[in-house]
Amino acid sequence: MENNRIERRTLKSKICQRLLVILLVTMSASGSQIVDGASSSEVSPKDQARYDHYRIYNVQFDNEQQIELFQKLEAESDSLTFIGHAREVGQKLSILVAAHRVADFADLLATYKVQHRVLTYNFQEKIDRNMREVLPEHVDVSKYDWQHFFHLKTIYDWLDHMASKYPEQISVLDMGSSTQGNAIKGLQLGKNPANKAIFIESGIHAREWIAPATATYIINELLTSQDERVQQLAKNYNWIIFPCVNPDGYRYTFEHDRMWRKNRQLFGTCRGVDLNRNYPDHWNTTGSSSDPTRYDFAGPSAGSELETQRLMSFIREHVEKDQIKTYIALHSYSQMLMFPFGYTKKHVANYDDLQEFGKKAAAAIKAESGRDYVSGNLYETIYPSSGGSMDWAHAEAGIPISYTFELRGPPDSQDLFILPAVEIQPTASEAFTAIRTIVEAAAEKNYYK
Ligand code: 0X9
Ligand code: ZN
Repeated sequence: MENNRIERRTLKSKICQRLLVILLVTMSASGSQIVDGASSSEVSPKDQARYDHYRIYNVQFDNEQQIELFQKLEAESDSLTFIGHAREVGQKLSILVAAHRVADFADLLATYKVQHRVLTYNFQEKIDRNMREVLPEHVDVSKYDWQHFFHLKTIYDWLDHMASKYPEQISVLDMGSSTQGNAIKGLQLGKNPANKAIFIESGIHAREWIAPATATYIINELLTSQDERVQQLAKNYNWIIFPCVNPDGYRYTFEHDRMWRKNRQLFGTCRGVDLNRNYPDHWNTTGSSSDPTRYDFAGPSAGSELETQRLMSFIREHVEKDQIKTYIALHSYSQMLMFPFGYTKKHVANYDDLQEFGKKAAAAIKAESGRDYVSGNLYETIYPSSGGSMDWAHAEAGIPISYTFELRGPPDSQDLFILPAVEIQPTASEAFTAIRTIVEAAAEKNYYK
C-alpha cells in the first residue's frame, strides 16, 4: 500500500519533470523566450542579415533624367544598396536590390529605358559559399593560409605567432583600442633605423575581406620568400603593416552582416561612420554624407572616430622617427591603383611620378596575371570622395608616395565584395607585385634617399 503510494508519487513527479522539459524545449525551438533589452543584445549567432534573392543590377546612365531618377531613388530607399552614386552620363553602376523591391525596380528600368544587366540573381548564395570558406575562430594558427578567410582573432593570433617565430625581424604593434574595445594590431618587419619605412593600412572597410588577407600575405612573403627581389625589399625597408584598422566592423561582418562597411559607433537608432570619409583633410566636402544611416557617413566631425584618431596619432608619432615615405591603403573591389587627391581633381605636386609608378604597377600586374588594373588620381579614376586616409597621409602627414588600391574583382563583379577564396592568393600576389613595382620605381627617383 505504502509502496504503491510512493510509486505513484514518483510517477507523478516524473511526468511533471517531462512536461517541464517538453515545455522548455518547445519554447526555445519556437524562439519564444522573453528576453529583456540587455540580454537580447547578447545576440545569438543566428542574428544574421540575409540577402535571399537579392539581385545585383548593373545599370548605365544615358541621360540626365536617368541620373536624377537614380539620385532620388538612392535618397529615398534603404532597400537599394548603391555601390557608388549616380553622377554622370555614360557611368555604369552596380546596385544590390532587396528581394521585395525587384519587381518595382525592374519596372522602373523598363519605364525609363535604362540600359542594364542582372549580374546576380541570389546574393545570399554568394554569402553562403563565402562563409563556408571561413575557418573556425579558434582554429590553430598552423592552419593559417591564403585559401580561406579568417576571423579577427585568428589573424591576431597569427601575427603573434609570426612575431615569436621571427623575433629578430618583427615587433608587434598596437595602435590602441577601437570604439568597441578591440585592439588595432599590426607588425613592424625590419628594425634597421637607417631604413625608410613603408606603411600598409588595410581593412578600413569591414566587408572588403580580401584586404586583410592581402596584408597577411605580404607579411608572409616578406619573411619567407626565396625571391631575391623580395628579400632585398625586406632588407632595405622597414614595413609597418596593420591588417585590420576597423576591427569592430570586421567582426560584425562575420557575426551579423557580411555587407557591413563602417565602424560600429552608435548614433541613436543606427550605427557606423565610414572611416574612409572621417579624416580631417577637406572633410565632408564631396562624395560623403552627413546622414548616419548612409554607407558613406563622414561622422559628426572631422576625425571624430577613435579608429581615425588612433591611426593619425600612430602616423604622426612615426612618420619622422621611422621615415615613413610610402602609404598604401588596401580596399576592394574594382581593380584600380589610385593616388591623391580624392577630394579634388587638382593635381598633387608629384602627380607625374605617381602616375608613372601607377602605370608601371598596372603593367606588372597585367604581365603577372593578365588582370586589368586602371591607374590614376582617385578623384578621376573612381569617384570624388573627401576625408579619405590617403589624402590625409599625403597632404597632412607629408608622405609622398600614397596609394589606394582597389583589389579584385572587376568593376562589374558578380560578387561585389564577396571574393571567392580561390582568388585570395593571386589577388594578394598581384597587389604585392604592384607595391614592389611602385617602391622600386620610387627608389630610382630618389624618394627613399
Ligand atoms: O569609397 C571608398 O572609400 C573607396 N572605394 S570602396 O569601394 N573600397 O569603398 C575609394 C577610395 C575613397 N577615397 C579616398 N581615399 N578619398
Ligand atoms: Zn573600401
